[in-house]
Amino acid sequence: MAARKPYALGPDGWEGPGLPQSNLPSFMGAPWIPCRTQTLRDMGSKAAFLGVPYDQATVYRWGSSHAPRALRYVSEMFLPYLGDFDINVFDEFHIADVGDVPMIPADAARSRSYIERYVNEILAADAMPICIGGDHSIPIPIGAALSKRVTGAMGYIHFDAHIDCQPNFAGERFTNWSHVARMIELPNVDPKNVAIVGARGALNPPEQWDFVDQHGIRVYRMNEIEERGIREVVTEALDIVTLGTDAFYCSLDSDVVDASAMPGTDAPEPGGLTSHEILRACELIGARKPAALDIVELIPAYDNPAMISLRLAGYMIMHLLGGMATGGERVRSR
Ligand SMILES: [Mn+2]
Repeated sequence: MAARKPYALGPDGWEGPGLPQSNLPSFMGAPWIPCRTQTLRDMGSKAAFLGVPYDQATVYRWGSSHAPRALRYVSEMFLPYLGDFDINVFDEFHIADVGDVPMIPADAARSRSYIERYVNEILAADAMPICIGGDHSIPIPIGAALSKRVTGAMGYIHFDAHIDCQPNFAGERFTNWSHVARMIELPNVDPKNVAIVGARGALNPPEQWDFVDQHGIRVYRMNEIEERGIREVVTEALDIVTLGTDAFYCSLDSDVVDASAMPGTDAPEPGGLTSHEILRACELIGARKPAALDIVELIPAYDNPAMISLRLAGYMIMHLLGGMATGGERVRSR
């Protein structure tokens, strides 16, 4: 099994990690390494946890810049053995924690350029970046990084209560409401390879639905998911983003989950996916092998004291990795 917690070495010579809550946290206790292509290659890493603490582009509540650190704290106690799939995710992926992208307050363009550069380092190592926001503007530089590395067409799947198709906000093009509009401007993203899953609620204005209609983007609203079931809808949405594409990018807005299981988010929305449904969705996504992944809009300050939102976000990553390693089928016994 790959080493965890390469610190905590005391004079008594015992090299065990101690309690989960002891010492410096990293994602699942993975080794911290620099965000460099060669270092990731040397480690054989196939997935890298990257904090993207950027929350300067939100149209509502700030605080998601605290999520990477909080998710490290919560995930520290997760065992690398994922019993639902009978795999050890460290053995499968050699997960690294590559730290956080440095953010420059009040300099959005420079911050975005750093996000793109850091993500590119991971992609160049043929590893999947697991980007933890941050607000929902971060797919703009992440998508740009992936777009440049993909030789052919690229798909985009976006789980969210909100369709985020606002072309601009009072002229500003890089808000957390605008990433879908920016994504389809990339030269290798055709709107017919874009799918949005989980739309609902009172924060999707008519002009954004006009945008969806105009560009032919497929949106799966919650009522359709209720009628058809999560497996069928997510499978079809994944068909859309993989049809004729060389790679796809998956962006998970935490608010796609019902507010009861995901209070720690920018805009909690009732009427959403259950925790079980999002985990099943993540397994199906993983089975199709996304080239890049993000989870955004987690705000620890609004989570409940048991940190259920952050815990679910950690499990979403685990189940996605489980789907990736096994093709999406959980074990039934053992
Ligand atoms: Mn949202």
